[in-house]
Formats: sequence, structure tokens, C-alpha cells
Amino acid sequence: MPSTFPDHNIHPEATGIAKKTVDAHQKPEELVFWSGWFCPFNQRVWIILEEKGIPYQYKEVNPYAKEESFLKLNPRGLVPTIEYQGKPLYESTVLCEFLEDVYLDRPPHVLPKDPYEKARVRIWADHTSKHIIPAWHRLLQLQTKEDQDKARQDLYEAQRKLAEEIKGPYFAGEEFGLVDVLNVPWVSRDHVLREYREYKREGAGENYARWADLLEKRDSVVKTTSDKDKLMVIYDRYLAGTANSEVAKAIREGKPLP
Ligand SMILES: N[C@@H](CCC(=O)N[C@@H](CS)C(=O)NCC(=O)O)C(=O)O
Repeated sequence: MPSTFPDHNIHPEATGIAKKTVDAHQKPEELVFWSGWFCPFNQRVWIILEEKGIPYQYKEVNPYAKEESFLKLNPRGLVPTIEYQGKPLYESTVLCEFLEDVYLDRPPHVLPKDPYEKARVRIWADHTSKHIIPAWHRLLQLQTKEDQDKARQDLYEAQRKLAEEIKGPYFAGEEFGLVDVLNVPWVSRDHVLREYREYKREGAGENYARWADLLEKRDSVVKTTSDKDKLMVIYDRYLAGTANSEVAKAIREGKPLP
């Protein structure tokens, strides 16, 4: 398949086990998943689709191309995007909650029923978006040792705070849920930080490390993960500080993530 990515080295589609998952979801369904195989935000939604066994049609899209037809679905031009019964929706956290609402009868229940517990989950989902993910990307991208040391400490602190709230084994208790889903794509990619940024899970404490080890083994995570070498082509550019995605630009400019 010819690549439509601006950088022709970036693989145009999922590989390995994830490719099998893609192939199993080609049939038209009322839910269309516009996906970028490499994207951690995207993987959040993919994990929920797989966890709940929701019928969906997988369509690979290159969000960097900003094609008119895609911008009509998502004016922000980002993956993940879905079409449900012909109507578009986007933003990974919103999509996770949407899928829970629509497919409430299908376990796992990613949000607790109890209003207090549900609110508590949302606080830590917010903490993930505001503190963990930005620090993770700063550590990945920033170039000086001083900046990296600071980002690593920020990341450890943010992950440690979250880990103090884990009920166990999953964040909200027995069931795999929203806070787990929102974090696991970055857990399964933290080999990049371990290899190139002196990061280790234990740096955020034993509780965090135990939780992270458990999350990455989840079937839905394995089934939505492509081959490491293909992913590294993308991460090499982030590590070198030359990536040009919306996320990369936001980190460089010290702005909030898109
Ligand atoms: N806040 C968005 C972020 C999604 C996002 O940044 N997706 C990236 C891929 S990982 C994208 O589509 N990038 C296209 C671009 O940077 O132009 C979400 O949570 O869904």
C-alpha cells in the first residue's frame, strides 16, 4: 500500500497482532472507527471497542494529511474520530465515556455506577490529561538534560499521586476502567522512555510499577499494539526534537496538548 504520510518512512498501517485485529473489523457497521494505528490517544478508544466486544468497522486515516473529507468529520483533524449511526464524534476521553453510555450492557463497566466513585474516577482522568500525559511528552521531546530531569521528576510525581489512589488491582477496583484505559497506551510505550530517557516505572513507586505491569498485559492492549520497530520510526523523531505533530508543537511551545 503506498504511504500517504508526509514522511514516507512511517508505516501506513497497523502491523503484527494489531493488523490481525484490523483485518477482523473490515465489515460495515453502525460504528466506524477512524483510526491512526500509531496513536496513543487513539488506542484508548480501540481498547474500549475491543474490551466491550463492540461491532465496529476499522478505517485507517492519516491525520497529518488533513484531508477535507476527514476535517468534515473532525474539524480538529485528529484521530481518534468515530462515526456512530452516521454522526461524527471525537476526543478520546469523550469517546471513551460515549462508548460506555451506549454500550452500558457490555462489560467491563469503565465508569463506576456510584456517583461519588464516578466523580473520583473523573478527577483522576483529569489528572491524567493535565499532568501525566504532558509530562510524559515533555520527557520524550525536550532536549537538554536539565529539561529532561525536570520532566522526569514531574512525571514521577504525577504518576505517584495517581498510584496512591489505586484501589486495586485496577484503578477503581476489580474492573478494568476509565483511568486504566486513559493511561495504558503510554504505559505500553514507556519502553521508549526507559531506553532513551532514564525513566523507570519504580521511579513512580512500587504501587505504580505493579499497576503498570498489570495493565500492559491486558488482552485488549496486546491486540491493539503494532510492531515496535514501526513505532520507533515515529518516536525517533520525537526523541530528536524534530517531530511536527500538533502534540510535538504544543510541547515545544509550552502550550496545552491538543
Ligand atoms: N486530544 C486529542 C488528541 C488526539 C491527537 O493528538 N491525535 C494525534 C495522533 S497521536 C493526531 O491526530 N495528530 C495529527 C496532527 O498532529 O496533525 C484526543 O484525546 O483525542
